[in-house]
Amino acid sequence: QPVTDPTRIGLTKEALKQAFVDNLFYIQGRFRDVATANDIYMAAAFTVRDRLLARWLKSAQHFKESGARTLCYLSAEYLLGPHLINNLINLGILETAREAGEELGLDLGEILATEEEPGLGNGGLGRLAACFMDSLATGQIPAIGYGIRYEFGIFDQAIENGWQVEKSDTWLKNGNPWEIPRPKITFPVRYFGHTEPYQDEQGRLRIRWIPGLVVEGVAHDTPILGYGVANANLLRLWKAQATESFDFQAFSTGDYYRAVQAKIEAETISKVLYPNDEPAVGKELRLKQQYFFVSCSIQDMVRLHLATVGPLDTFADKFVAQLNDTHPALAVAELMRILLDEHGLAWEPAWDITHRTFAFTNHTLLPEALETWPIELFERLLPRLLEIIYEINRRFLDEVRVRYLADEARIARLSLIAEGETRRVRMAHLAAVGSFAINGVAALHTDLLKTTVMRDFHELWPDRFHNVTNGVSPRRFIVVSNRRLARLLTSVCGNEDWMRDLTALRRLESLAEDQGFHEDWRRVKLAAKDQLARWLAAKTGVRIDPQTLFDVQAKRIHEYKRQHLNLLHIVGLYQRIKQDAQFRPPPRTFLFGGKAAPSYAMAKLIIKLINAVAEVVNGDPQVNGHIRVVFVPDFNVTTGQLLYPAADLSEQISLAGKEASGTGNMKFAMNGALTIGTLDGANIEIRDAVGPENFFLFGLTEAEVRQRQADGYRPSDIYHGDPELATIIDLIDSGLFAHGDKTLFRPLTENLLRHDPFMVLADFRAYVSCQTLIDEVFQDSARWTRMSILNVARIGHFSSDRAIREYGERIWKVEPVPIQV
Ligand code: 26Y
Repeated sequence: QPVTDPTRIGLTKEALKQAFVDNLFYIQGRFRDVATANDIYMAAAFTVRDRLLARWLKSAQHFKESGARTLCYLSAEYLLGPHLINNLINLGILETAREAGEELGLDLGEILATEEEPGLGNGGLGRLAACFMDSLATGQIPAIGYGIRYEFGIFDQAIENGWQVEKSDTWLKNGNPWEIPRPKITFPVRYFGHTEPYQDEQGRLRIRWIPGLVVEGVAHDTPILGYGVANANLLRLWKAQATESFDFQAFSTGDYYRAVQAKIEAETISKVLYPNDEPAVGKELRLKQQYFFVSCSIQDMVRLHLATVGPLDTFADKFVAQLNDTHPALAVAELMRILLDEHGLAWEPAWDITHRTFAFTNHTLLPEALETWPIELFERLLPRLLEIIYEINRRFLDEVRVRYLADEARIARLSLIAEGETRRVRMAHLAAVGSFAINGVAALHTDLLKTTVMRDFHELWPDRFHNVTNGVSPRRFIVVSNRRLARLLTSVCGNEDWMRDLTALRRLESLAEDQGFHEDWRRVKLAAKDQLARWLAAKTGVRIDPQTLFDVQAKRIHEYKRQHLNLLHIVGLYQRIKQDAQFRPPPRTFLFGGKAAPSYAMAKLIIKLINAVAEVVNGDPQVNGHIRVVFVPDFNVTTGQLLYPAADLSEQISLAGKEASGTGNMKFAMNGALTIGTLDGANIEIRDAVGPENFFLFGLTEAEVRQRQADGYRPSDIYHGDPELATIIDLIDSGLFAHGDKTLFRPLTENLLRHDPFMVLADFRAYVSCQTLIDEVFQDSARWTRMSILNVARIGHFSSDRAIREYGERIWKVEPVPIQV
């Protein structure tokens, strides 16, 4: 039995040392004195992976034998972040590993820093999927995460001359020790071609899809271990490869070039993650990607079911599948196709199974982000799926007609097909019709879903709607990111139970006034700021002072998130500090981080403006002792782990009604940052939880936003009525931040003055006033510290463990299945 070999599974220091030495020799093929940093990382990673495998296989075997109900999370993105540190913590061997390293003359910190994070996601939605995988395993829920093994994940961001430059992310170039390729778990995925009817052996009419292209998906499995439990779940990502038979066809006609060409075409499908979040762009390759991973995943689920449980009529009892936004919505039609065409079920039983299988999460209200696909493209690429979607729609609209008689306008609004110049398939409608539950990701978001984008569906099926407010993993965002805070929290709580029950941090409340504890608290924050400062100096040469207020906005760059509102405040401060020798607010360091979609010109211009303002402010000795501005390049999970712990102030300043939830807001608050925020997304619930007196609120409410828009919002009126604001905008237009070029930032300022779709100017005054209050409170360090402690004490609700528990109980109806070590 290999699972008893102590070198493979032992958790003692001696076992870890022996395993590392073995792995360096037998896997990396290196003697210690010639080993590269990567060799050492790989040997360490394999040492840890060995220890996951026994737990993982045991979990899989037990789930199989017990026929446990299993959650399948379908997501086009998983923004995992580094594995090694997380697995060391979840195994409970971080300190042992550090000591083992020391005795071998190795620095664990350096080994950890060698890992290239798998950045298989854009932002919030992808990171949410990763937090959910962590919490599913920790909550002992049998689960499989299905997705795409992108060869190139989200681009690496470099800043050149103040502009964002995209570099390809080559995360696989040194090998990926965490994944296990499964060359025998492959499924064919069809594209193009046509369909034709035929009679099966029983004389029933069936449909056959004769494809024009067949691509194969190969499973690549990564174990996801829970914290402090032996449960490990499966993350199964599909890689595209050409089918042998397809190559062979071309070879046999002697067309070698075409065969190679076909191989390239097939493998392109899992090559690269699309780097834009909203707006949705209708690229053929993206639709190919979506169908690719959905088809492999559903085929895999059906195979697993047939191999373990048996008859397909119990499929929805064995599996429940969560659609992470509409990206996997084709799963509804694909399961129907498999049940109808491959297993010969009749429509009604097939639909019954399908409809009991899926649940759908919506992550956005922005109309431009809602996915629709031109019928023409659909018909060409996925002819059989379009037929099935038409039939789903026909039956659905018949049901609607019975309910609402001749309400043709409503029928058109509900249809899965948008009529118009080009007819399009509405993916959100497909997901909604095919699901037994639909949820939003924060209370406000769910309310708005019901009254705006999904209003007609809500009227039709009110009971299908749920709210599950997002959460984030306390392992990733406290234990991994902020060791010092974790240690302090453990000492206060007396044990580490808070790591899986974050509401245990309530105990901190009793220390909110304790002077001695205040000192500990501030020491932890200062150390994190110092660590960020040292990293930044080494990485970019920029110096920042840990004694200043760290004001951080880190998230994707988007107009609705309003990084430019933050900038207007900074330019205003710059101006006042220069003009008024009496005006000396507490010194602040403004830190920004975030990637812009490569095609989003305005977002890229905002990055340029941040860097341009930074250059002027930081280069001006009259002000640079008071304020400093830094754009931290390449915001990702790894750099986030440095930023969240170091923040004093968290900027959550989206226009009310636009940010579905936000999750950065939770990560910052968990690390003791105070929030300046609008009543948007989960900010509202965070404020309720931590107490309004511990949250800096400003700005229009969602209702006020609607009212102002209805009344005819005119940003230029605000400009003309606020001389300070006018000066700021004029200063940006003056060329001061562009070496005299008056036109560079015009697209931005003109947009603000003429349209200002996200009401930056409307909220400017309230924002600045709120920042002034913050300056005041920050100077009262006892008050600030108290507020910071209370934020952490009361943030427990925003753990992804709670979110997963809610999904599990209210939607998935899954139960924990503990695994014994
Ligand atoms: C269709 C394609 C272009 C696309 C790709 C990625 C569209 C959207 C996305 C990603 C969206 C996203 O990250 N949404 C965020 O989801 C978070 C988790 O629920 C929310 O906290 C956040 O408010 C929302 O913007």
